[in-house]
Order: sequence, then C-alpha cells, then structure tokens
Amino acid sequence: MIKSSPKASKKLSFDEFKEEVLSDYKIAITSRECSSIGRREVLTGKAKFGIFGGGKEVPQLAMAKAFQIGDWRSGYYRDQTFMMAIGEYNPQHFFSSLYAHPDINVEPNSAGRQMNGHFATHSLNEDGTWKDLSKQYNVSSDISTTSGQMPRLLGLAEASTKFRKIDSLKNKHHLSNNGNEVAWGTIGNASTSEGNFFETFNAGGVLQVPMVISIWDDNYGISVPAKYQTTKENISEVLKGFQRDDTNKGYEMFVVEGWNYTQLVDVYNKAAKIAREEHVPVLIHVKDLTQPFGHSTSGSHERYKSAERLDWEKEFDCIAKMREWILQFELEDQEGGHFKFVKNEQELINIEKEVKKEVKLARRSAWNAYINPMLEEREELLALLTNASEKSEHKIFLDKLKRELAAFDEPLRKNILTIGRKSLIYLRDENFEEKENLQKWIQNYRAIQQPKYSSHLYSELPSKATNVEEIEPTYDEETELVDARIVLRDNFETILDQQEEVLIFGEDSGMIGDVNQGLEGLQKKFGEERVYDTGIRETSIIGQGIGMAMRGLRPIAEIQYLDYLFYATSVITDDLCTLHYRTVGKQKAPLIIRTRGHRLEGIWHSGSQMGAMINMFRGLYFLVPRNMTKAAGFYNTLLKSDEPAIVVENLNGYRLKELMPNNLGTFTTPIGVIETVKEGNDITIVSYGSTLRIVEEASKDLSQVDIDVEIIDAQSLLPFDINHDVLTSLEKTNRLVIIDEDVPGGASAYLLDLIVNKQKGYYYLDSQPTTITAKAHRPAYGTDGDYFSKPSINDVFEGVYQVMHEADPVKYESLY
Ligand SMILES: Cc1ncc(C[n+]2csc(CCOP(=O)(O)OP(=O)(O)O)c2C)c(N)n1
Ligand SMILES: [Mg+2]
Repeated sequence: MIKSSPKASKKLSFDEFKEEVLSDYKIAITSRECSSIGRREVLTGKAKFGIFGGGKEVPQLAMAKAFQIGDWRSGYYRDQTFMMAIGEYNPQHFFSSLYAHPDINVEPNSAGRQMNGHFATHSLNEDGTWKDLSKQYNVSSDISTTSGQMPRLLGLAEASTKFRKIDSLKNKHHLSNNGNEVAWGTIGNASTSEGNFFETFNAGGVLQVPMVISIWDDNYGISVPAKYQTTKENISEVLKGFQRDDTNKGYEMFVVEGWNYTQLVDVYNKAAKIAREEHVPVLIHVKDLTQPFGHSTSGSHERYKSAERLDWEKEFDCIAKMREWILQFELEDQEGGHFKFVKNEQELINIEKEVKKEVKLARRSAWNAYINPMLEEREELLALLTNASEKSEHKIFLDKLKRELAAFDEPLRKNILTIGRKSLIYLRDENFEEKENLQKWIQNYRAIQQPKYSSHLYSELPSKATNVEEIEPTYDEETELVDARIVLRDNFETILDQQEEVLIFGEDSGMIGDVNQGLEGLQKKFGEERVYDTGIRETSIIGQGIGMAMRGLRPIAEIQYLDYLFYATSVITDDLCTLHYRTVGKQKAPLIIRTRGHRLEGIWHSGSQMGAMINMFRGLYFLVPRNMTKAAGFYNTLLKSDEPAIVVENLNGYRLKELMPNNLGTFTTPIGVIETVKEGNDITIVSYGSTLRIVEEASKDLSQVDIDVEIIDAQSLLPFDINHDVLTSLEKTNRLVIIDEDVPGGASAYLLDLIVNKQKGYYYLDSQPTTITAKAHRPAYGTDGDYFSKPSINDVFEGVYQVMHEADPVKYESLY
C-alpha cells in the first residue's frame, strides 16, 4: 500500500525530501488515474455511478501529512487522495466500491452500501468492542448530504476537549491520548451555503474545539457558480468576523492556493499545530481548485463552464502544477552542489506509466473478485434449472429462462434470482426432487444474499439493547411519593456518579438543570464539562452527541421539546440512524437523545408527531415512557447497552407524584416490551405516553356502561412488542382500538399495521380494528384548542363505545 510519510515537520535531508515529494506525486497520479478509469467503468456500464476526487489531489496530500494517528476526519466524497495518502484506501478498494462489492472486508467503507467516495475506517472489533482508536487513523463514515458531515465534526472535536479536561477520563488510553486528537473536516465551497455549516462553524468558535475545517473551493456546486452560492463569492472573506484576535477567542484562518504544494504543506502543518496544542478551531480556505472530470458521472461540466474557465482549469490543475514544480525545482547549496527531484522528464513519465499499469491491474483484480462469485452462482442455478426442466412439462418455458440467464455477460444477483424465482411459477403444479432442489437453492440463496443489504440496522450482538433484562424498581417500606422529576433527577445523579463517560447537555440543561428541573443541581455536583448548557442549535447539539459517542463517550443530548427535534431531523435520520447500517457494524454512535412531548398545546408545541419520526428514525430506539420511573429505567437500559435512542418524557408528568425507588441507576425498563396496565375482557386498547392517562380515565366511565377494557402501554414504538404479546390480549377480547394524539395515519396506523398484519392479529378480530387520533392539523392553543384537536376523554369513550355498539347494538344502544 502506498502511504505518504508524515515527516514534513521534521528537518529532512534532500534525499528524504525528494523521496517524499515523488511518493506524494505518485499518490496524486494514482488517485487521478483511478478517477479516470473509474469514469470509464461507469460509462461502459460496469458501475452505476461515480463521483471522484479529481482536481483536489494536492491539498489532500498536505492534509494527510498533518493528520496524525488518533486523529479523526469528517469529510465528503472528494477525499480519495487523502484516504490513499494515509494508507487507508488503495486502487483495489476504489474499484471494489465503484462496483458496490457487498463484503466489508473487500470494500471496507460500507460493503457497497454507499456510493463510491464515501469513506470510513473501522472503529469496532468483531465482538463490538472498541479498537484502540488512539493508535489508528479514524475516518468517520461519510454521508451524501452536502454539509451533513459538519454537525458530527463538532462532536468528534469536542471529545478531545473532554478527554483533556475530565480527570476521570484520563485513563481511557484506547480512546484518546490526553485529547491531543484533531478532528479534520472537509467540505465543498458550495456546501458552505448550508445551515449545517454556519451553525456548526459558530458552535465550533464558541466551544473552542480542536478542529481544522478545509474548504475545497472549485468555485462551483455542480453547475452553480460562487456568485449564486456565497456572499462576495468568497467564503473566507465572509467568515472573517469569526477570526480570533488579541482579545477574543475564535478561529485561526488560512487562505491558500490549492495547486501550490509547498504552501499547502506549510499551512497544514501550522494549522495542525495550532489546533492540537492550543485546542483552537482552524479554517483553511483552499482556493483555485478544479474538477477535471466534472461533478460526477451524471453529466459533463462542458455544459456549464465557459471555454475560458475550462482553459484555466487545465492550466491550474493541481497535479499539472505539481508536475511543473517538480520538473523546475533546482537547488544549489553553498558547496556548489545541485539538487533536483528528477534528472529529466522521462523519470516522471516512467512513474506515470508504472501507475497506469498498477491501476489497470487493480481494476481487473477488483472486477474479478466482484464478478466471479456471481458467474459461479449463475452456473449453479443453470444446472438446477436444466435438471428441473428435463422433468417438467413446461420445459419449453424453463429453457427460455435458462437462455435468458445464460445470455448475461455479467450476471448480477438480481438477474440470477429473478430467473430463479420466475421458474417456480412454471413449476408450481409439479412435484419432483429436481424441483425441490431448485426451491431449496433459491431459498438458501436469498437467505445468504439478503443480509448483505439489510443487516446491522441495529446491533446484532448479544449486548444489544433489546437483550437487556428487566430489573424492576424496588422500594423501601417507608418510601414516599415525590414529584416525578425528582425520580428522574436522582437517577441521573446516580448515572453520572457511576459512569464517567456520561455527559448531559442541551439548551438550559446546565445551570438551571433543565426547564423541568430533571437535572437540578447536577452541574454544581459534576462540573461544567459533564452537565452543561448549549446554544440554541438543535442540529449541532445532536452532532455533538454523535461525534462524542463515536469516540467512546456516552452523551445524553437534550432537545428541549419534541417539536424541535425537527430542526435536527436530517442529522438524526441521515447520519445517526444510518451509521451502524452503512458501516455494516464497524462504527457506532450510542447517543441518547432526551426530549419531552405529549399533550402539549399549540401548533409548534404539540409534542405528538410520532408517526413522522418513527418512520424516519429506523435505526434507533424510539421510547415513549408513560412516567418518569419508566423513563429513568429506559436511560438505565440504554446505558447498559450501546445503541442510539430517543426517549420522549411526558411534559405534563414531571410534577405528578411517583414513588422513589431505592435501586436508582440499576432498575431497567425493557425495550420492545409492552405492559398491560389494566386487565379487561371486552376490548383491547393500545396507547402510550400521556394519552394513556386519558384512556385510564375513560376506562372508568366505560366500566359504568359494562365495557371492561384491557389497556396496554406500548412503551416502545421502535421496536414495538417484539414478543407479540398484544396477541394474547386479542385472543381474549377479539377487539382492538389504538389511541394516540398523533395525526390520523401516524403512529396509530403504524401500530395497527404491526398488530393486524405482522403479528397476524386479524386472525383474532371480531370487530373492525379502530384508531382514535388527533385531528389532521397541528393542535390549536389553549384548553379548547386542545379539546377540539386531540382525543379527549369523551372521544375515547365514544370511540370505544362505538366498536361495542357495532358488535352488540342491543346491549350498547347508539349514543346519538
Ligand atoms: C442536502 C443536499 N442537497 C443537495 C445535494 C446534491 N448535491 C450533491 S453535491 C452538490 C454540490 C456540492 O458542491 P460543493 O460543496 O462545492 O462540492 P464539490 O462537489 O464542488 O466538491 C449538490 C448540490 C445533496 N447531496 N445534499
Ligand atoms: Mg465546489
């Protein structure tokens, strides 16, 4: 594997310098050759899509030199040269990812789950334990959304400040070397137009974390030039107000020409030193970059760049400039000795030829590794089809399928399986051993192939959160009723006492101990590094959490109210929810998001949009405890495992009375398990959160008219009822009503689908299953606004009564 040596800060002999320069040049042209051949692979149909690092090679060499073992990168799809220069990526990896090779050991970034150009290193061992992150290069897994890498970058950098400042973390040598690690961000010029960029940038300046942000500026975002992207067409000019000075903290800033190798090496060295030693954020605006292959394989840049611009891009191509510099370089020392990198141009041409050969070989080898198994699998299926067709009355159709399959030059698994599955349609009314063999092969094939695309959405290890056993809260004989927020607060206190990796932060979470006092006094006890306030910036609060969780800390990020989670939706759904899946379990971010919702009033304070969230947040646990003891139990469960989750506390539950358990920090609420809170025989009601209290109230009225309801608390929406316990209730009552305060078709429809279709509850039902929900609009403000927007006790009563009326109109006469 080629690797650039991070020697630039040392004094080098000329021979060492020369070796380094030529090695760097070789990495740059290897990367460029990969892009060039990669583009051809897409245009000839071997790969579907390609996005490459052409035009940005040279600054990435400089960044790689300054990037040290233990450091972290959070970047985007242009960084293939950087990845090659740190030795984590080679041409064979490049082509394997272009073909989407579905094996993480062959395509180490995402096993082909992501488009090419989305990089990652492995943080986890097979058994889910952390690798020694302080002894490896760390690349947090890229995502495609422009600027989506920024919020996470903040947390990756913030972790260094925690490891440096919190004494109890100082012995976590496998996670950090005293917080010396720098987090390196890369972003395209146009992507700095995004809110994620500005929000993160401001937060980085406030937090003073060791991060170095490089802006790769090629003047365009696909076809749209800087004049439509950036005020003054110059991002570093615009950001000048963030620059530190003698009196104010802020950013150190550099502007550098992207084709100027020596200047780049110098700037990157300085930037790394400042960030690492002073724990200060740094911006490097790398200007004058180009894009010789256009944005991606989806179109050509000749469509939107002027002839002058295209000429300029040729002249200022960073590799061309580096080549010129190498050829022109000449040094004379005091003794009259002459020093050059190469004797003549031929020497460079020889290196270039060698690189072309190496890349060609890598391409072939990656292609063979990708296609050969499929060629073999095609042969297996053809043999089975031949055997079956010989016995079948439908030979003529099966032979046609065989010919279709044989005709693929390069059969993919889709082609193989499509033919196999179609063949069973022709064979459906026949029975012989050869058909059974075919059936078994297809089933086995599907069982082997499907996980390659669907595994690792959640942990697949024994330690996964749904395996944490329930431990019930226990109580002293003389225990007292307290405000429920005290149960939560004292449980957090125990957690912070026992687990030094836990940090809690958010808007108003620090000094006042959150707006509902669930963290009261905890900053005083545990200090500002562990319980703290943040600015009003939900996206980057979650980013802080993701980044720190990826580095082995256990952050609890607070979002003040559920409705404001929408501000952070993209970072949660795009980054947090997909991280474990998109790295096939090689990276994790066990972030706990704490928020509060349910039964709020007002258009922007409804606290109830569960359906929207559970559908976007697959990949984390979505928990809706009905009281604070249950909520505390969920936090304890989550901290005994290592997966991301959202816990929605009941906003109107903090001042209700609950008993104080005596096993704080220990008792757990199981995830994915329902609880029957009232037994009954006539009808099953499934609900959750504070709506449950309304259901409980209504059930008293229902019992007055001889309707005996069974009430089930869902507790956990993602996942819901993994043991299918609702069925036991339906077996008894044969009727189902689902009640929540989300919109029609929201979480109630999700629960209905799982119970009726997935659990096959329809089998037990004697009445139409029903949902009682809020109105389709956001809830209006005030008592009447709430009454006419969300399900009331009357609505619950009448909805349940109506089901019973339809079942027995004589006993339950119509109300209206
Ligand atoms: C949120 C989001 N919006 C739009 C896109 C589509 N898109 C992908 S790359 C790109 C241009 C990015 O330009 P720039 O940041 O300058 O990076 P470059 O590709 O020039 O290196 C756009 C619009 C996206 N991936 N994500
Ligand atoms: Mg750009």
